[in-house]
Amino acid sequence: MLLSHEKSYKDMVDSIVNLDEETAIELANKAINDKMNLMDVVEKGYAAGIRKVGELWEEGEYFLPELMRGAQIMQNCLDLLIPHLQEGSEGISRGKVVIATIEGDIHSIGKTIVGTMLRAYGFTVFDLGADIPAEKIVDFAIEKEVDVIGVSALLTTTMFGQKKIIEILKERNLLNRFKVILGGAPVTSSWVKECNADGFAENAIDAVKLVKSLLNK
Ligand code: B12
Repeated sequence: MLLSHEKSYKDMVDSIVNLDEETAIELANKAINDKMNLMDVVEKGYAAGIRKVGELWEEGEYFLPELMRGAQIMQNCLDLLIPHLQEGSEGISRGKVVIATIEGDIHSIGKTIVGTMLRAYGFTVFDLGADIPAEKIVDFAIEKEVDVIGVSALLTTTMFGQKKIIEILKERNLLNRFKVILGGAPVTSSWVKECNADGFAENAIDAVKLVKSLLNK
């Protein structure tokens, strides 16, 4: 059983790397029907696939249109999988989280997965989307009285926007009011320390653990 799952994950990775949308969609539908663990499907299958596409792009094997196509196929698969991940998430909220990708950065896939996963674990999640100014994220957090602010950045140039969130909170004397968590491929624990944020997570499963522990849930 487990071995066959490993084969499915590999097929999903390959479908993204080969930009084979038909197979990618077929495998996503099959995973839903077979009641596979869909978070593993997302992380070990499709997310691993798009990261591999990124590596090929970095190596000069793939060009930007291929990267964009891979991301589009991944997004289409997520659109199929996400409603099933959210099933059963109704009920009492464990806390409120606002999540966004910072201004200047359009990478949205990882942020969406984290938001979806938190929702699936009973948190109320407001996903503001990508390319969102720091001020807007903070204003929203205040308005909705959230517990956690999650900020994604995939570019080394946009990471500074994550720090800006903390600076705005400091200026407004609100640092103790929210927990701020960071994420995205370039984010490290030393960056989190430098920003004075409350934590970071390398994937959506760890993001849930992090939020749970920060809110003592
Ligand atoms: C897909 C992709 C794109 C897609 C994005 C589509 C979309 N709608 O998101 C497209 C093609 C549009 C794109 C564009 C660009 N990209 Co791009 N892209 C990628 C790629 C290959 C994968 C990103 C991804 O989706 N990964 C899969 C998800 C699941 O993983 P993830 O994002 O890391 O998220 C996980 C964790 O980080 C964490 N997490 C994420 N967010 C958060 C938030 C919180 C709060 C928490 C707790 C956790 C968390 O959990 C997530 C789930 O596991 C990366 C390579 C890479 N290795 O990251 C390059 C990469 C990020 N891109 C890069 C670049 C340079 C660009 C462009 C500038 C290219 C160009 N010349 O135009 C533009 C950027 C435009 C802009 N202004 O933003 C570089 C960045 C280099 C750098 N160091 O700054 C990378 C690293 C590629 C590379 N190796 O050079 N890209």
